[in-house]
Amino acid sequence: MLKNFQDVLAAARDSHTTATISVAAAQDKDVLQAVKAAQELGLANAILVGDADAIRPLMDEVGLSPQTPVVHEADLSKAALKAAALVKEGRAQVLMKGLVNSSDFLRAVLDHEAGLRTGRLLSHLACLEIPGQEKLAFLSDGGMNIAPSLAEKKDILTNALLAMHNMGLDCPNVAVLAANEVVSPKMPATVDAQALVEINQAGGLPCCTLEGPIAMDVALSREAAAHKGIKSAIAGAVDLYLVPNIETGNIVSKALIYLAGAKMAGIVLGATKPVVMTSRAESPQGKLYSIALACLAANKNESGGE
Ligand code: COD
Repeated sequence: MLKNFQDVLAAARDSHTTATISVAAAQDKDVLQAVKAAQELGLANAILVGDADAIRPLMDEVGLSPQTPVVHEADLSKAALKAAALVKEGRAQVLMKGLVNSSDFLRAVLDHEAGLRTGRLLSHLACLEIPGQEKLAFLSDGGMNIAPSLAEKKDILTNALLAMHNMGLDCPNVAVLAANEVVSPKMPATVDAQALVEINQAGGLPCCTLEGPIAMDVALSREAAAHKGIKSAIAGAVDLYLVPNIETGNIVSKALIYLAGAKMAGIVLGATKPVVMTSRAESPQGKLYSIALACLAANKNESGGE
């Protein structure tokens, strides 16, 4: 079981495979520090795509080998497309977001020519190490799908569960989050949650113990569940939180990072190759953890085939 990011780093190192990362808009010190740490750990090499005049001095500053290939493209969206194309051509096995905004980066991932589409829904999976918690928490989708339909929520769950299975979590506990446990048409998240429980009962999802609708207090605390008189097999032991929309996921993750000192890694699932997508404000350490998570995914080929 992966209890924390040290376990993720160790598992990625133990796989003894070195991936090449194609970095989109690599002119960012934190990204280059993460790439350097990944090289030193033997996890990955890199091709840096972006503004070469800005990248080279930063490489010197962080002590990244001058042998690391740099592909010049000053325009941010074009750099994202070029970085994706390198992965598509097989010159790199992992795509990583640098100093480009998430939407432009994701448009490159989805580009019909250069991109890494599979025909499956692509979704973002966040992995959080939260101080005081005994295991990693996974959350989806706070990074890509804005207001997922029921069918998209099923795909988001499938992507996350397959990835977690490949990380050694065989049958994760899943909370389909809502504001409370009562199903009401006035709160569509509760209706979808009930439908997802039925889909899972009918065998429509990869192995998991899924409950919903479930409020965050019950998901986090066995005592809260007992107090509210709710019978739950997963209260206080949730592995994966499915959020109803992107705002919820984004806000929860950022609150955990800034208020609780959580560390976060982020990857996009469902593409032909693993994709590292963290916030531009994420620390070099968070970016390194994301690379390690993506390398694990790459080695296990979990993100899906062509
Ligand atoms: N998976 C597979 N295909 C997709 C997906 C997906 N998740 N999203 C869109 N597509 C396909 C559509 O089927 C269509 O063929 C094409 O892409 C364009 O679809 P649009 O018009 O909905 O796409 P865009 O380009 O307007 O938006 C797609 C984004 C992923 C860029 C958009 O959804 C977005 O900006 N998401 C939020 C990113 C973000 O800001 N994250 C928060 C910060 S971390």
